Amino acid sequence: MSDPATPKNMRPSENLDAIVVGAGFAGLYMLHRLRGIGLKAIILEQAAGVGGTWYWNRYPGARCDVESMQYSFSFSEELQQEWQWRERFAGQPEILRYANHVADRFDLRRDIHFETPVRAAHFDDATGRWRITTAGGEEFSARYCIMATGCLSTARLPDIPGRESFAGKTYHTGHWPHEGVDFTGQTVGVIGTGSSAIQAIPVIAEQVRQLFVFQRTANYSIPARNAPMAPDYEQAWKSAYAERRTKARMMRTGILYPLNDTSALAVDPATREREYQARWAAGGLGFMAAFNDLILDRRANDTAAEFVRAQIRAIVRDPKVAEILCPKDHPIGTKRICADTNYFATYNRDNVTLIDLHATPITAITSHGLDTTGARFTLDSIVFATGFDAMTGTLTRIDIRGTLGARLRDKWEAGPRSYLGLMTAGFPNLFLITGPGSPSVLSNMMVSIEQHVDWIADCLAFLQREGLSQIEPRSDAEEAWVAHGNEVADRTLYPAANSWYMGANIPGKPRVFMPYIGGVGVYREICDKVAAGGYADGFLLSAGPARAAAE
Ligand code: FAD
Ligand code: N01
Repeated sequence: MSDPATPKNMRPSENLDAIVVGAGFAGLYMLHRLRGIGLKAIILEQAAGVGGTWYWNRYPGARCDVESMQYSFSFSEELQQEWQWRERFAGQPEILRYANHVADRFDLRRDIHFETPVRAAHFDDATGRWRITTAGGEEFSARYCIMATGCLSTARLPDIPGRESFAGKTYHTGHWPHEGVDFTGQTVGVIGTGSSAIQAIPVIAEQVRQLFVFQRTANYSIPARNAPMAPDYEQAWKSAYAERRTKARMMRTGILYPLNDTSALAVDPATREREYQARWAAGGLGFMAAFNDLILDRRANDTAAEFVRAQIRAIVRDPKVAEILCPKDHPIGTKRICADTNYFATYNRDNVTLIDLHATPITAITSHGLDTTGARFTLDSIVFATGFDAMTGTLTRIDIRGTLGARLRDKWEAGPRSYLGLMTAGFPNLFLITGPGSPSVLSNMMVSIEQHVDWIADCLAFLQREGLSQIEPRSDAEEAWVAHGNEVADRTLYPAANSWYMGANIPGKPRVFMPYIGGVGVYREICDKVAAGGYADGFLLSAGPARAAAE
């Protein structure tokens, strides 16, 4: 394809069809697929390496919560057969090695520009191309812009007064130093008890002199039961990979685990207890598949929540501490459930103290540590395990402008609006991988990433075949999709929690349930149907201004 308008600062060699932003798993696979359909594409990535989440989140204890045999790519049979995971749930270093292996194996690095943060992406109405500007002032132009920028890629520091005044060291789990941190002999404070903290706390506790955990909201966590990969388990997966992956793609969460298609309220308490015990013993996210209505019916949910609270009370020796650790203010599963190794037992250690911020809120960070209404804590280091501006934060930090200069951040001011979570009206040829409005963060992200990348690649191949070059959702289709997403979410217990799914962790962020809860399998069928119908259902297709002018 020729480039009708070459921006001044554009690299002369870059005559591009597509620009992908982000070199996490989504960006890597997208580049591979774009090459496969004959498009010239590059990735712009702000980090110095590939891996996205697994490049940034190097905190102690970081590992996946979906089993590695499933939290991995399925697009290459050779890759999935040859790669050997060492643990049931791989740790961050192993997952990062895997991302690097994928980049090398498919020769992706030559088209990745590292240390290249994207600041702006503007659609040029006259040429039908996207102009991408980087922090270094470079400009690139391409017909298609694909945001593989991640849903959990903008770390968030809370606005606690005095944060800058702390004289010790501060860390965010999502920006962990590459060289690691030695906490030996230190008094450390961890703020937050989400998934990151729940993984990090047991490991940090083993190193420090004294650990203070500052908890605002107690969280549900299921033991991961992580272990070295059992060779027969690995073999069972590898000998049936194709069939198992196909099944997983049609599951509600994209994860293959035994689903018990019974209501928790339809069985007697002893049967219920046995089911929960078995799943607690098996470990991992399959706990929430114990019954089919845990996320739909509050009374059913209460039975699972109470079971987990009973486990916490059994593990934690001090009943007062156990009670503070028992989540009571949101239904189980309405925040991404955590998978841990020794989390609750860590509070039995002499060097670990839990601070209940509901009883004694933080008032300030000071030069020496942290003050609550109850006490003054002198700390050497503070670990912020305070999460992310999820799903929209990374996108709205980029100055994205569509037709007639309309800004994405204005359009999404009251909450994200998309069609199928893949595109947004008024922004032609802009694709979002695992964007808001798709199952995304509610799923095994590898399954959702592969589904979106394949859908986008197939769509671009279709446009090429048909002599078209522009695609954009119709506003009415987008309206209907947003309404459908809200309606499905309202049938569940999810909106009951102050979760980052709802934007509730960011002051001022609109309270909207962002991912699509209809289920990975159902969603895939909807997307496939739209593709099979030539994208006529909900999309506007055209030859685009540049193509029209050239012809
Ligand atoms: P990311 O991996 O976030 O990659 C996005 C990339 O875009 C990053 O490299 C970032 O630097 C880059 N980028 C962003 N903005 C710009 C910009 N303006 N300019 C240039 N580059 C930019 N999901 C699961 O399904 N299972 C799990 O077990 C699991 N564990 C997780 C553990 C942690 C600690 C976290 C934080 C998330 C976890 N997730 C998990 C979700 C995880 O984010 C996804 O599984 C997956 O790694 C996302 O891949 P991605 O490529 O879409 O995004
Ligand atoms: O972030 P979070 P995360 N004062 O937002 C607290 C994925 N992930 O990085 O709940 C005091 O969940 C906040 O308290 P509250 C996974 O999808 C997966 O842990 O707002 N506390 C909360 O406790 C996950 O859901 C894995 O009251 C403050 C914590 O900080 C997502 O990433 C591992 C505060 C933030 O929890 C995000 O997880 C890690 C304040 N001012 C991450 N502000 C796996 O296991 C915030 N908090 C695969």
